[in-house]
Amino acid sequence: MKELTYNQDDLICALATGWGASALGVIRTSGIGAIEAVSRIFSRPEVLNEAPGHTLVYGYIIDADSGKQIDQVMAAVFRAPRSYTGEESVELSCHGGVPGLKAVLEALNKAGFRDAGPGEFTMRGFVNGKLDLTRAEAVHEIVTARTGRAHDLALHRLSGAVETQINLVKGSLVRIMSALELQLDYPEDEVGDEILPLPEEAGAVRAKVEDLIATFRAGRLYQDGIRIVLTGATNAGKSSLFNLFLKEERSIVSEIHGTTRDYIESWVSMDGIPVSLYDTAGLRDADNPVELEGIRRSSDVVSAAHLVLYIVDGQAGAREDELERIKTGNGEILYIWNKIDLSSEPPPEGVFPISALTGEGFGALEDEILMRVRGGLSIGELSGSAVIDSRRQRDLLMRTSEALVHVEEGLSLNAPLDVIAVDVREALDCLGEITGDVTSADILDTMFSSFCVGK
Ligand SMILES: Nc1nc2c(ncn2[C@@H]2O[C@H](COP(=O)(O)OP(=O)(O)OP(=O)(O)O)[C@@H](O)[C@H]2O)c(=O)[nH]1
Ligand SMILES: [Mg+2]
Repeated sequence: MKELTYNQDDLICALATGWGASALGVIRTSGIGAIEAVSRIFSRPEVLNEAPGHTLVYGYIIDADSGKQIDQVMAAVFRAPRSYTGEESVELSCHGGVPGLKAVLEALNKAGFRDAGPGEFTMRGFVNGKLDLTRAEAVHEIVTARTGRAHDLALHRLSGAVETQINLVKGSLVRIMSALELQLDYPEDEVGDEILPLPEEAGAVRAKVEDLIATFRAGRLYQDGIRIVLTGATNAGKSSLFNLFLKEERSIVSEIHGTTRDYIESWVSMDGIPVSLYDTAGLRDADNPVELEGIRRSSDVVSAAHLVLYIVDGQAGAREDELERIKTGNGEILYIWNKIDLSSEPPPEGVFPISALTGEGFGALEDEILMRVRGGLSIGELSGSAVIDSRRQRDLLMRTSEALVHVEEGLSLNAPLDVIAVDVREALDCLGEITGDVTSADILDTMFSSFCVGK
């Protein structure tokens, strides 16, 4: 295995909380000798050095040269291996505020700590066997979750939901592998054919792998979210509907055609799915160059949408070209008939009736949107099960599944056992890479470098 870029022997430190004014700022340190090194800049060095693990010590961080007090802190002491990194560690709860935190970090640098790289604390935890890679990735996913549901799913992964599923699959494969090996080692009469695994056994394992792959879409939906764009003719009520989604008067609404000249983005949680919502410039034959540019930019946003809501002014009625669009239909566009409080005309077939002014039909519209973006996924099915959110894990599961197709074929066609064993080994290696049993330094470097510093 290649050397990791991060030197594991160094003492490291980093701010684990955000930079800015806050009541507390937590600085993490880790490494062999971390407690002693912190004690060199601590007002009560003996107390800190003798503190048992999982205790708090109150004191001041002091400038080693001048003896000047830098900040009043609570030092949380962790002794190896009972810490996040598995190493000796001190976590300093300082006062929040940029100058003070910078001064404490400088004092730590002078005491022998170097600044930690992105994800370095979690990487040490992984290297020291505190958590597997699926849990390490979950740490990142928890911190970057934008809605409660995304957070819950990531927390479930942190508690080992994915690891458990992978280990179950691995267990079944190991059984298949040992049966093959037994047959290879004692080929003649000693073991009968009946111990050979059946193609159906490999098929059952592959089905489990496929189930996990299928959860990836849900994982991404809740972590990345989707883009929904409102479009339609001027004055149709796009901005009114946009504001209704956000529950605030964010976009200007007026009876003047062409009020919105540019696109406006905001985000909203729809039943736990982070949605980037766009209000855009109304579509009409404009001659004003600024408005034309707004319409052009808005159409770019429309092309990048996961779902387009096309709003028709129900009071004015649908224009010819709109009726044509509605008739041709398109799965990614949801047509909405707005201003039903004024309109006497019923909407054309398949067009959703609402009033952005009174809110009538809005609940049903939200349900329709959720049904479309979730597709076949049901929330009931998702809760409690392991959901894959990492592209890395998904790609490895796909490789596992491909290898298992070969195993199944090999077993049903009575292929040479050593050939089948190679495919089983490939599947096992992929699974091992997911949890981190088999991992190259390059993969670790790439994975942890997407983390932020202090994790
Ligand atoms: N009665 C009624 N009026 C509405 C409804 N929705 C919007 N309006 C009114 O229609 C006018 C245009 O609404 P906007 O939300 O500004 O329309 P828009 O599509 O954003 O228009 P542009 O930005 O010009 O493209 C405003 O006077 C709104 O108050 C509705 O459901 N019922
Ligand atoms: Mg508008």
